[in-house]
This record gives sequence, C-alpha cells and structure tokens, in this order.
Amino acid sequence: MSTDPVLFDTFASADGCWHNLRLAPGLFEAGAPVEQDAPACIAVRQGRIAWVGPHASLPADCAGLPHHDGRGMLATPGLVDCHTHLVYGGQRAGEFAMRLAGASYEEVARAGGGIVSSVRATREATEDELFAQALPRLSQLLDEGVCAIEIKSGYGLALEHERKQLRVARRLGRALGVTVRTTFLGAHALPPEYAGRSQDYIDRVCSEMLPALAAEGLVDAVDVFCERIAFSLAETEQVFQAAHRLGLPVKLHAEQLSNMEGAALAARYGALSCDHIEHLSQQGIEAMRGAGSVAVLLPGAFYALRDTHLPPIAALRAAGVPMAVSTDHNPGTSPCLSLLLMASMACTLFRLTVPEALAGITRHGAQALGLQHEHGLIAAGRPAHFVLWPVGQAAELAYWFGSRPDCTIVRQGRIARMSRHGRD
Ligand code: DI6
Ligand code: FE
Repeated sequence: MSTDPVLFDTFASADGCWHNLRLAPGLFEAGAPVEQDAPACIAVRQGRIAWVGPHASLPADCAGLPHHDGRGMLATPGLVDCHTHLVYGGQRAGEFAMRLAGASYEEVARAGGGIVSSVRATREATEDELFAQALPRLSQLLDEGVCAIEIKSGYGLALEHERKQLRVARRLGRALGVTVRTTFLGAHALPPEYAGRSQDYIDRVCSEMLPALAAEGLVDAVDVFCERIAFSLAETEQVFQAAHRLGLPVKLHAEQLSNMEGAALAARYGALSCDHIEHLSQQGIEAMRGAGSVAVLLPGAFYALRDTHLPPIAALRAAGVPMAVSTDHNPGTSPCLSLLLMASMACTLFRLTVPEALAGITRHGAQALGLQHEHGLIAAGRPAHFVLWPVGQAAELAYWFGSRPDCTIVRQGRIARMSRHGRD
C-alpha cells in the first residue's frame, strides 16, 4: 500500500494569542462578558484554547503569547459536517440526467441505478483509488472551515468492501488532520447478490460484518437506511440490537421518502441522531426529544430530489429538539461540497433562522456525532478548531451562496489556511 501524503504535519502551529477578532453570537463560552462586536481574543497554548473573551479582560499570562492579528474578522467554531457518504467509487451524473428527464429516485433505484451502481464502482476500486478520489472532495469541504466530519460506509455492502471504505475514512482523517467519525452503514441497500433475501443479508450484517469491523476499530457508530426501498423497521431494529451488543451508538436515515416511524425506534435505542426526517411524525418528534436525539436536516438531498415535503421544522423547534444541518455528501442525491451552502438552503428552503443554521453546522452537528465536548463551540480547554471569516456579521455566512469565503482556519491547533483579508 502506498504511503499517504503528509499534508497536515507541515502546517504552522496556531499557538499564540489571536487578537482583533469578533466572536459570532451563541457559538462561544467566554472567560469574561463579551459585548457584541467588542474586540476579542482567542489564546491558544499547545494546540488547545487557553482563553477566549474580550480584549480588555485578557489575562496577563496570555498577553505575553506570540501575537496573531485577526484583522477584525468574525470567529466561529470549526464547522462540523455530521452526515456524509464521502468515500465511494465513480459518480452518477448520468442518473442526474435521467431524473431531470422525469425519472424519480425510486424509479432510478428500481431500474438498477441508484445506490447499487455506486456499489459496483466502489467494489471495483482499490483502497488507494478510493482514497485518491475522496481526498479532493474532503479538501474542498475543509477549505470552507470544516474541522470534524462523519464518513459512512454503505457502498461496499460486503465485508471486504465496507472495510475498504472505513479504512479510507480513517486514512483521510490522518492525512488531512481532521476529526473523522466513521459510521458503519452496511444496511444501506440490498446488494444484488442477495436479491430477494433481505433477511439473510441483515443476518450477515449483524453477525459477521459489523462485529468484524468493530473489532478492527473501524466503527464509531452504526446507521441504517430505513425506507420502503431499503430496510424495514424490523430489520433496522435487528441492526440496532447488534450495535448495542457491541456498545456502539446508533443513528438512522429516517422518514426521508415516507413515514416508517423509524425515528421512534431509533429513539428507543438512544440514537445520536435521526437524519433527513422530511416525513417525521409528531410521535417521532416526541420520541426524539425524550431520547435527546439530534434532528439532522439535509437540504442538499431535498433540493437535488426536487422534494416538496418539508421536514416539520416548526414542531421540532417547539419541542426543543436540536437541529443540525449537513451536506449528506453522496454521489446520488447530494453531490454537494459546501456546508455553508447547506446553511443557506436550510434557511431559504426549510425556514431556519440564521442562528439555528449556524448552530446546525457547529454545536448541533457536533452533538449529532457525540463530539459536543471537543467540537462546535469556542471555549477554553478544548482543542483549537476555529475559523476567522472576513464578514461584517454572522448572517453573511448563510446569506452569500456559491461564494468561497477567504477565511483563516485553525484546525487541530494548526493554521490550516491563512486569509489574505486585510493583508494587501
Ligand atoms: N439516503 C440518501 O440520501 C443517500 N443514502 C441514503 O440512505 C443516497 C445514496 C445514494 O443515492 O447513493
Ligand atoms: Fe445519507
């Protein structure tokens, strides 16, 4: 196997005091009260945030640290993309054309396209080829400030190929210096060799694939696509039981195309999140609230499928269920490489407020991955992951779309990108 490029280790340390910043409201915990837009500082020591707060209250032991000029930029936590299928072979632009010509997602799937065509391409690719194809995609997401990302399997659908995907996910995290949470999605689609034998496949997922991959340390969480065109509620529960036996948290592709009451089932297993949820019922909402599950909204898939059935945002808000926003990056229904675009679309299509959308790509995204103590908030004691944006106000992060802001990125305590803002 070829050695991975050491891309990240060469970046400069972010240690020092970052002066002349503004802090995005609601996304930090300061060491002293902060007046909105008052000049603020973030002190970084040994790769961790040592202090954050107003310049006027900077502790004496931070004042002497090496100086970084934030040039008046707006600081947010590093972004968190909490639902992606980033590692796969090939692409499906042909299917995009079919859908534009009138075929539905379900029709494409039944015609042998859809997920199964990505399965073919993923099985044919070597681990190194999958790595090489995913690397530029991940780089694009990171260039926009993503500091933690979930990557699912689910295009291998056989032990060796699922393993390949998950190993690539781990390698990507090491090569690019980004927190990667791997999710086993062996129950994503029925592999063609199991046609008509769904139960046999689920048995294999539970008794062979998941235990083997978990034993190799490749699985941080377990997901299922619970849907008419995928797996039933009973099959989903079987996979959840297998996850529980291994002590792994679960999450669910729930109620995307129809209401299967999958969210209520997932909540019974203490799911970290229920994702898509366009057809989520009030009963599902109550169950999620009780379990503390995050609602992950995926406007990219909604848009690409030209869906019109909106997720129940007002009811989720009323119930106090935290809402995250993610790309759902995948080759079929969301070939999207911008988390900021998803924040914009969550506002425009789903009517989230800007603060909700920004919490969705930071705090709540982190919670959906069980990473709420390390990611999603600028606070002392945490690893240094933050982004400095050349914008006047936080709303601009969701307002502009299709733009690539010239941001400074501090990831894992290193300067991963330096803005030119204010330097010329
Ligand atoms: N829901 C989705 O939106 C993706 N997977 C899933 O379970 C679509 C995956 C694909 O079409 O390749
Ligand atoms: Fe998905």
